[in-house]
Amino acid sequence: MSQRKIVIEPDPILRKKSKTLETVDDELRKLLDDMLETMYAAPGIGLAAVQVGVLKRLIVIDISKDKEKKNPLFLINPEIISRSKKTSIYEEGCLSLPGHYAEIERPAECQIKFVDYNGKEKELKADGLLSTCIQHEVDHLNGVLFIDYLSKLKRSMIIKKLSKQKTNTAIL
Ligand code: GNR
Ligand code: NI
Repeated sequence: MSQRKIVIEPDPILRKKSKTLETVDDELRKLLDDMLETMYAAPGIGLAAVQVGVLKRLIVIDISKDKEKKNPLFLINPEIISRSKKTSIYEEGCLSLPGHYAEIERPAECQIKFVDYNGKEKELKADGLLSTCIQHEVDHLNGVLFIDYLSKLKRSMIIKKLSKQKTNTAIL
């Protein structure tokens, strides 16, 4: 397994729509393993393939608190098939928006259909943090970031800060 570099906003790739996968093979599993290692190292609770520069509809998630008992979830071609009317608010962060956090309101529960690590079709009903995390990651696959739910002003301030940091690290 190897760690990959995480793409930071602003980067046009984060705005692109990821492509549906046709097959699950060892090469794809290698990518999923790398994504998981990258996510654990960050550390984060979720990661979409586009965040390591790959435009494929792939997500890894692990919301377990205990670092000893890992509980990785691999989602290939995830599709949200239902969302609750009830909403919940979580303080969200994103590995592609380091240092920025905001409270985001989303449907409290969602149900997804996906293909698992072994290429098998599955369904999952999620609530709480898992539901929020799944929705955050599926947004990534569609080129959407959590800052898109904020006001134009807040969003542009965050993007401005991040682009200045990029210029600085490019010079230093
Ligand atoms: O690590 C992460 N934490 C988090 C917290 C609240 C809601 C969503 C997330 S996902 C984020 C990692 C990330 O950027 N995934 O795309
Ligand atoms: Ni994110």
